[in-house]
Amino acid sequence: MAAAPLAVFKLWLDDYVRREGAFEVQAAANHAVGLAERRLGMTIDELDKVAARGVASCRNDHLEVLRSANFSASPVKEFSIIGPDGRTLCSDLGAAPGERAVVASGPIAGRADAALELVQVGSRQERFLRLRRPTITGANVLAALLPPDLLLTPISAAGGPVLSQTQMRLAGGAIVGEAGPAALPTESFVASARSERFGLSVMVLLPRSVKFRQHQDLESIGYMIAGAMALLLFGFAALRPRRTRDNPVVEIEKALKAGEFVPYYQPVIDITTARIRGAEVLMRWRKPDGTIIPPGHFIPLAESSGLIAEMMRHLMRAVRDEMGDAVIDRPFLRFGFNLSACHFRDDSIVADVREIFEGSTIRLAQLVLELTERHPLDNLTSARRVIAALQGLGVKVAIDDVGAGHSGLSYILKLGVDIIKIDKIFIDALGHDSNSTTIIETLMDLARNLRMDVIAEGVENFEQVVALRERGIRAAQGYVFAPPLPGSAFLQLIEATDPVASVQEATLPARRPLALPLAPPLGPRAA
Ligand code: G
Ligand code: G
Ligand code: MN
Repeated sequence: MAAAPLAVFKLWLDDYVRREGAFEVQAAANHAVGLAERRLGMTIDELDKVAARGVASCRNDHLEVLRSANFSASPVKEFSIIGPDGRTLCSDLGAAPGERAVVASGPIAGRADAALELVQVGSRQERFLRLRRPTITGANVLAALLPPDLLLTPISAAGGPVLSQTQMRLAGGAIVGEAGPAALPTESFVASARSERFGLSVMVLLPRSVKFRQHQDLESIGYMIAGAMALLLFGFAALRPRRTRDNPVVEIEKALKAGEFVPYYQPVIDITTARIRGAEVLMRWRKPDGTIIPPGHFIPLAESSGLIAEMMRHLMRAVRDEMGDAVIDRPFLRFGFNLSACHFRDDSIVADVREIFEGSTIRLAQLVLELTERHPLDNLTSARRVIAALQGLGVKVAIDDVGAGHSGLSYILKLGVDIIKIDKIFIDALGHDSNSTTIIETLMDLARNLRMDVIAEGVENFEQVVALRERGIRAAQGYVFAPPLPGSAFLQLIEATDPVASVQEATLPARRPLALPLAPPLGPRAA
């Protein structure tokens, strides 16, 4: 895949050079034919003028006309008079010119009287083009000799040396002349053009290597860009899967640094007063695109990788900062955090909690740390010590998911916790299943005797609320009241149901001014 940009660039460059090369040789061929037609046209006009002035012999005054014609018609080497036998009688340069052998001859379109010839001149057999037309008066012929070089002026687009080869032929195929490097390149761009009027054709060849050399800068820049793209693609291909698929731990670490783990709050309701007593804090991974990922997808990995400790510290600080103001006027609110088994191995959680909340508006007595029964603890003794240390700070400790795990009543009896949270399994069975009902009643008795609070979890309808209240349970959470809410929504909920003004009138005469507009008071709160 990384080679793709290179291959694509190579194809593009090949195609670009091919198109440019083809265009260039065609233009050169057209240019050569155009030049030849103009110069041959001028020359035949000049011959016509000379003929019109009655020039027909080697007489001195006739030669004088030929000389002045040669002066004005620049591409012409000489004007001459040819006898009926084909021998050159004289030229504007003087009498008795050398031998001229006709190699080939062709007609001129629209001029039945005239012709274009290829002749060899002198001992060096130099090749010339010769235009001829009859004189008006006699049997002699007027002729003009043109060096083919003048018709084959090679052009170089870049202004450097001429690298293309140009070849001119008469209609019959005889070579009139060649220009440019002599050696024929094996691989070339080729184009040809024809002059219908004079029966001439021009072929231009340009070695492919020349064109590619001209684009070396472009080529090396292109290869650099394509190489960089290939590297980028390679980087994406090689690194991305490692980060997202092979190493999700790195993803979690990055998300932690970016502050993507945020607290959600599920209200805990006092079902005897319908007031909010606090919330269970549930972690959510809020991705930059707004996606919310539930804890089931990342908590197990966070726990096994050891990242959970730092994540919990981050979560606690977030709750402290987010809820700090609301708590000033509502000191009864409690916030529960879900701890992992690893938190109960040593007392670092004790130091963390103290460091994070000491001196904040959230008192340590407002914290509930939940220990789930779902996963077994590896060391009950150290867990007991950590729990006692937390309680020493005034923090409450709860056993979570009671009934869902395998510990039976042993955790409740051995760990000395403050709160038991009854699992949704029992709440669902309440009223339908007599065993569940019995277990709940047993738990209630136990809680009363051990002076523990009870919270019912996963309460989804009002029959369950009524059934729980009948059995003396005061606190409950569940979808019937509210799902886990983002911080802003939870703040709005407590402001709407527990406006600060009511607390103000009833209990606290002087307090700091509030930034929030005051909602109408609901009347004094029950003590
Ligand atoms: O919030 P949700 O509704 O999906 O919670 C699913 C489970 O994820 C909870 O029962 C709890 O065990 C776990 N969980 C949620 N938040 C936290 C957290 O902050 N820390 C730990 N360790 N577990 C959490
Ligand atoms: O830590 P714990 O397992 O107790 O976390 C509570 C879990 O139960 C969270 O995943 C929360 O989203 C979920 N939950 C809270 N209330 C309800 C409810 O009424 N019904 C159901 N099915 N799940 C709930
Ligand atoms: Mn919980």
